[in-house]
Amino acid sequence: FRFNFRGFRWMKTMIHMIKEINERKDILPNFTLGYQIFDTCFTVSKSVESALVFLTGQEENKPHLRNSTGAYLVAMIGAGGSSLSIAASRTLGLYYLPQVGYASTRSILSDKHQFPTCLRTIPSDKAQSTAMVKLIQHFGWVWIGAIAADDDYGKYGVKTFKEEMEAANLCVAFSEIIPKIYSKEKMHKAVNAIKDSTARVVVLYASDTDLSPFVLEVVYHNITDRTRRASEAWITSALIAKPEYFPYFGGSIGFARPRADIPGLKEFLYDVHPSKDPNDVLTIEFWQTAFNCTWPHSSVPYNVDHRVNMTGKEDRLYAMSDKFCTGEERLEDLKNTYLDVSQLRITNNIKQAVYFMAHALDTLSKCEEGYGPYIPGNTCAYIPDFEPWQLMFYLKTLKFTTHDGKRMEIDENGDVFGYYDIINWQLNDDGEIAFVKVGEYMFTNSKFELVIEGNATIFWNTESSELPHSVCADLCPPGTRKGIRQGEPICCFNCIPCADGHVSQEPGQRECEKCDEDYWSNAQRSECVLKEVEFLAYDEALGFTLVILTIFGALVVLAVTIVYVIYRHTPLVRANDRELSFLIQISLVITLLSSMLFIGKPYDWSCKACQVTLALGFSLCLSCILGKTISLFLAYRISKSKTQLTSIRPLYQKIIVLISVLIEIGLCTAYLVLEPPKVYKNMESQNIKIILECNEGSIEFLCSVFAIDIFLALLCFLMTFVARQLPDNYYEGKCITFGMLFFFIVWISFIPAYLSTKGKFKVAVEIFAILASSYGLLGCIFAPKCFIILLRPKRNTNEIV
Ligand code: TCR
Repeated sequence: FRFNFRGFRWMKTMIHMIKEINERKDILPNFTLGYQIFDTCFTVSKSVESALVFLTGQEENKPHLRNSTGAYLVAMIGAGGSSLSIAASRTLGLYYLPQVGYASTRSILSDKHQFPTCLRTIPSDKAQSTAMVKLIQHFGWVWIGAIAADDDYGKYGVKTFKEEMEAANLCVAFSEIIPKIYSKEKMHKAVNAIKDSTARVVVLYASDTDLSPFVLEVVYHNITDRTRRASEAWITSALIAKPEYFPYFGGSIGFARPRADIPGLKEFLYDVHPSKDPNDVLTIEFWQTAFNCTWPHSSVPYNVDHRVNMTGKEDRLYAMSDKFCTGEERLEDLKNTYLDVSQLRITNNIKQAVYFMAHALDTLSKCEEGYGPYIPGNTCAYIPDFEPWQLMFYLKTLKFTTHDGKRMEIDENGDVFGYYDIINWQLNDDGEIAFVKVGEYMFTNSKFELVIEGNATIFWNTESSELPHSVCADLCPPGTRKGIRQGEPICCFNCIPCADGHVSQEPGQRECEKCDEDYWSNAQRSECVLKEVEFLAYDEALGFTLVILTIFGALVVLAVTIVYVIYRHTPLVRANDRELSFLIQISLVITLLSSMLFIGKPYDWSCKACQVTLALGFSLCLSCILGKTISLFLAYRISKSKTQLTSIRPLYQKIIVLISVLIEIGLCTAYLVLEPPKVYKNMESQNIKIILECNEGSIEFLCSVFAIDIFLALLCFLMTFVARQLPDNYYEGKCITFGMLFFFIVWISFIPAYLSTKGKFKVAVEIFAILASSYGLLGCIFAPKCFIILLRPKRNTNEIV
């Protein structure tokens, strides 16, 4: 510690005030105040030391270490509870006086800076808390209540327990305190906490004496169906383990020090009688209380155990019983824990503590000069003249084997290794509570080992007699994740379903995981499933219908061709330029069949092929029609200029066709080479499906490819529209006008339809447009002619040409 200036000021103030008062004439005029200042260094030990110096008046604080009979007092066993041991140890530690505890479990006693000489034969509460948490985890509980006695053991025990719980990600539902001095309010608070909580498992950190009023309260409130997790201090206590409490406390499970047999102890316990030593007040008190009588000629008061008497009014602490003890009372008739040697657990700790001291003294006494442990000079210590620290030296490193073959050994903090029996309260055949050992807990080589011997043997006092289920919120099933509840412990949560495309496969997951690209969550959100691949397939109704329509169209075109071939000598066919007509028919077949390439699973090649064949088919078709139109147009111009009616030479028509088709081919090749269309997995538009579609590649190229077709169609339309006033029998012109109009209507309405559909319907719309326009052209151009050829052969004369 650094020098404390503030404390120095406080001290100076005190001195100043004392001086001031001494100088005043009105207060204490005839006396002078004095003072002695002790520096506590802000530590407990210094403060205790100061207090001793203050009390004894000895500046040099050397302990006396002799009792009234002159015997040498050099070590202490005990005290019992931690609060007591700590109080004693604060002073004993100053003189380095060894102290071996047998029931003091508070973890702070392991701190060798504060308690340098504290050793114990019982594991610290830290070990017990760890063990409790392990057990809680073993049974799958996560939501636990805690009740503590109002002393160091309870409060700090629950504190370490809470810390261990937190470290294991478990939650403490409530933590309440049993008052040491009965208070209705405080007791109710603790009992109500148990009653109102959803926690089915409650840890009770208290010694049996502190717990008993609470037990009565629990019985009074009739709280059953809770499992108690007992601390080591009460699980085997006869005070609590009464058959009448079994409905409430049966099935309790807790840790206990291993049971041991101590040979000869039973006989020694029976060998107790007040007459043996009239000065032994404790024995007299024992006798009086046990047999409810008063020992003659003794001043020892008769003691009513007031603690169990919870009426709240009874404060009759001491009273004389009117009956005198005869000395003939028989211990054998007594039903008392004193004589019960079946559960020697803490008792065994006491035995170990005594042996511990004895073994240490034994080794000390066997020291050989020159080989001793004390530096310098490897000197020895000798009984009876040795210092307490010299004994401590041996105690710290002592190891020995007990009579039943167990190793006794303490670690550098003075603690024994954690070993516990796991005890379960069951009812035996005699209707009494049996402490059944259901497992054990070991801490060796910094490894914990929890062994439960066959779960089936554990008795649970739940309604169903099955393992209680103590959770705040049930584990979230797969498909959901934990969602925190604001301001509540982590064990209380809501289960929130995973979002689309996210899954949680195991129960109790904190987060949902995102599915991989090609996967999507199933309906339960418990698994990622492959996304459905969507495209317009041949074998589905829509695809199939379209194929049928396509093939039908192609067959119709074929039929027209056959008709044309058969009637090739008739005037109508001849006048109509057979080659061009034939080319138109071929091109119609091409466009119709190109729609087949749109159907089925798209591949890179089919994506390329379908656009290009469609464009080429249309350009061939439209350029042929243009060829025809031009001759019509010229005919019209000639008729306007009143010259002779002639048609242009067929060669020019073919050149026009050739040029426009070549341009188209050129563009298509550039398109395919530079930025060809490709298959594209569309995942954005719909989450659960992958839509396989063709990506256009370059939209500019695609547009220009089809722009040529449009341009050709426009030319045809304009020419025939202008030439529509030709004489009646040039009705071919009108047919083409209609055909083109139909063509425009189809493709114009195609655009909004195409843009507003998704997935395979987009493709279907496109095919519909192709089919409609092809059928339209077929109908407008060839149907009237076939009608005349087949059904009105009489009109098939030169005149109509
Ligand atoms: N440690 C407690 C007191 C105690 C006790 C007991 C009292 C323990 N085990 C058994 C009576 C019976 C464990 C303490 O205060 O440290």
